Amino acid sequence: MKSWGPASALSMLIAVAMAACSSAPPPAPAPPPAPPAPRVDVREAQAVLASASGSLVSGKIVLTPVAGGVRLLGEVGGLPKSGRAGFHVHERGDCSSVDAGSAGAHFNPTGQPHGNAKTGPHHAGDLDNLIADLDGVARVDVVLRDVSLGGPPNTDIAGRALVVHAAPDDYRSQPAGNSGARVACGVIRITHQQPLPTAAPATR
Ligand SMILES: [Cu+2]
Ligand SMILES: [Zn+2]
Repeated sequence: MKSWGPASALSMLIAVAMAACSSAPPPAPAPPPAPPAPRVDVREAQAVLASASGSLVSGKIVLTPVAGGVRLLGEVGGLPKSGRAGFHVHERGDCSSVDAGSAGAHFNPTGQPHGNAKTGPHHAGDLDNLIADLDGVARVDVVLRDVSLGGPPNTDIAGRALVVHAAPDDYRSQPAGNSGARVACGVIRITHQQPLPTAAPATR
């Protein structure tokens, strides 16, 4: 008569355990490492604003990185004399459609409501209204906070669009301040950049 001794019971347990192991799915392969972020130091970008929606508005803005944001310096002409006009960074660097609708909504990586850049919640792309002089020219010299040129995608405004509107931004209405038609649009293009060393931490 065959008896089941402790030794054979143990070997059965081992056999069961090994079967369980072999039926478990193989561990998932490790995901490939993310490609390294491009390491460039952007020194300057420009947006040439071309008329849209049949307007006579045009201009040029030079953008440079500064502490805490990006400085916008330049002029926009063809505006209503002594008028005010909405001015924003829009999310898509595409000014190809006649009404500049191709530039999409305001750059808003953090899901904020539209507002005033100086007070309270606002889109990252919200700027103060342009203020034109008696000749219809607005001189721009403003720092847009918390954005970058060539930084992480949730701050980078290079490759996006600057848009001028027909009416003033009321800084309240959603989603875009009720500032009317898009009368000029320009893609923010990097004009000066420099590769950063990859072997050692960047020093400035
Ligand atoms: Cu806009
Ligand atoms: Zn906005």
